[in-house]
Amino acid sequence: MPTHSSRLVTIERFILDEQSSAPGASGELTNLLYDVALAAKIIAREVNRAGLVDILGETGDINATGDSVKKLDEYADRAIFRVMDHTGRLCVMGSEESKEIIPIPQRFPKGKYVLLFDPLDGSSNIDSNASIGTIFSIHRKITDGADGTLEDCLQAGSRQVAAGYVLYGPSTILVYTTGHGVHGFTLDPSIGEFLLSHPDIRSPQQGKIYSCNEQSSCDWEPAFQQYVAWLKQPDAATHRPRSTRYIGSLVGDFHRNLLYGGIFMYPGNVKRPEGKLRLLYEVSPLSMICEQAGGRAVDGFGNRILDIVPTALHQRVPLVIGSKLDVDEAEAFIAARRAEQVRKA
Ligand code: AHM
Ligand code: MG
Repeated sequence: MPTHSSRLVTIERFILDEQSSAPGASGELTNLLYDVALAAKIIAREVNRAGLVDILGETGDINATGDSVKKLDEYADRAIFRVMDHTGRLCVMGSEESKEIIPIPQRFPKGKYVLLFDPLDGSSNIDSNASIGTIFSIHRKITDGADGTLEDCLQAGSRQVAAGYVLYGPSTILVYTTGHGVHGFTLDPSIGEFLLSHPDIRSPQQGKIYSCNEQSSCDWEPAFQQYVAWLKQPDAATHRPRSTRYIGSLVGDFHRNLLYGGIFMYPGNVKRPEGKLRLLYEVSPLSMICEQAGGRAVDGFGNRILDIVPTALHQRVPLVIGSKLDVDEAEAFIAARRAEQVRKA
């Protein structure tokens, strides 16, 4: 029998095989995931060209200025819309780039799925050639009528039927889950196919990495400050000190920690208690991936991310995500310090 490493499996073949093991599946989700893979290829091609455009003297859509970053965001947003709007698989979309929900144009048929996405996360990294990513989340329509509504978009993460991301790094990697494990595919640009490279990803239960933007730590609540200070103190029994790794590009930071083990934190601070990251477009889909790989994702206040019911499209939420034992440890440490502060007050 060939092993996974010797067998060439395209994403199409893999998704189809997954579908055939799901009784009663209509194939619509399968096709929707193909569409995501197509959009990923279109965006990857443009991301890979981004640094060359100025050298080659092209004008228009992309250049190497701050403006270009915005334009590549817009390009990715538009590419996803153009791949998705006419297929009859979706009833509504939502994008981090759009203030309101994105209806399916009236002339096209409507489907039973909702697609939420961050078209190009971490785009401030484009000019430095660091990794950036696309994040997506798929829900089933829950309201009556053909058109999707805001209510269809505002569902708890636990109701996602699929979620994933595309990381545009040295290679382009697509990672997704439909609730049956997490699988990763690497794009071979010479044949234009995503090939199975990371079957059934399991995140280590404990890691040596912590990731957060410590620049804002002076504005964090004291319990978080103390936790990060504690991570730096040597103690072999608790695997300290830990190493810090932070790109500032969520997909890249998340993907590294998923494979190597570790914890990523974006807590709230005095200026922005809800943190920076968006529940629907960034946090919920990554939390589904994380849990499916054996990790945990919480808000640092005793709530599992996937249980939070959103009340607004662009709602932000504090995030603590990563290896199970690391997140357990962080929660326990922070809760104990908070309790201590209450006692002292
Ligand atoms: P964006 O959606 O505007 O790209 O912002 C999200 C990004 C994430 O990729 C990353 O984790 C975070 O912002 C970094 O923020 P900071 O610069 O505050 O560390
Ligand atoms: Mg984003």
